[in-house]
Amino acid sequence: MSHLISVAMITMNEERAVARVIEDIRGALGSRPHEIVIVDSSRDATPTIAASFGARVIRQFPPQGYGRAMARVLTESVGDVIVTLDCDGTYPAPEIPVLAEMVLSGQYDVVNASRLEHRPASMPLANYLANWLFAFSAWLLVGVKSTDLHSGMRAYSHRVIRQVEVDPNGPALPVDLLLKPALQGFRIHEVFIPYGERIGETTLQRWSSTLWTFRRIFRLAISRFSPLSKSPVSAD
Ligand SMILES: Nc1nc2c(ncn2[C@@H]2O[C@H](COP(=O)(O)OP(=O)(O)O)[C@@H](O)[C@H]2O)c(=O)[nH]1
Ligand SMILES: [Mg+2]
Repeated sequence: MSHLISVAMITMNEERAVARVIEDIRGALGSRPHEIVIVDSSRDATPTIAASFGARVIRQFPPQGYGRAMARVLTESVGDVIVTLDCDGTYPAPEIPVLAEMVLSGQYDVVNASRLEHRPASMPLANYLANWLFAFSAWLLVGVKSTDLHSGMRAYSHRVIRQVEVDPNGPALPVDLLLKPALQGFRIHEVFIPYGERIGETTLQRWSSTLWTFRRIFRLAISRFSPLSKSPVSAD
């Protein structure tokens, strides 16, 4: 039986990138059964372009933030595996079937595509150092080894999305989406990918994202020691 792959993206004003990103996804997946699901909060032509290229577009307007958009697109996706990426040309579409297969084969429940084997030329030094500090803190406090808590490119099994509850309010949701499945005993794996130059402007708000990253890590660190929590596992 052929599995369905959902490619899930959230978009805010990505009209310069969206057509190319969707074409790259289709090129990478070829004849494999797939759906492209987008939660869109744009003021520009992004949703019209995305729909004309065959994506299923769900409007979330006015924008409710990265977390709420990402939580919505994950629950709307019906595939056996759900692969996320930003709609800005930074993540390598050819990796989508590779990541998806690692989950579909039953080997892993979440595959995290880390951008941080080396510092990508497209990532400012401050962001690179912050990402290492986040990763170190998560290892120290939560017991999960990862090099990139903020990657937007991941493959999740449908089961993980159904069973893991995350807090969609506030930035830095990718932190919960990686650490929570690990704490619940799901099998996490990490691979390195190249990270390209963005088309258009970033929406990242550095300070609130940093604050929320630590907030999420500390919350999980505390929950580890509550009597009901399970023992943590490491990404390998
Ligand atoms: N629907 C929706 N998408 C968003 C929102 N904020 C950011 N995005 C999208 O989320 C993805 C990641 O944001 P991006 O600006 O690339 O952040 P960066 O990768 O950290 O620089 C992009 O595809 C954005 O268009 C939002 O509030 N709503
Ligand atoms: Mg991006």
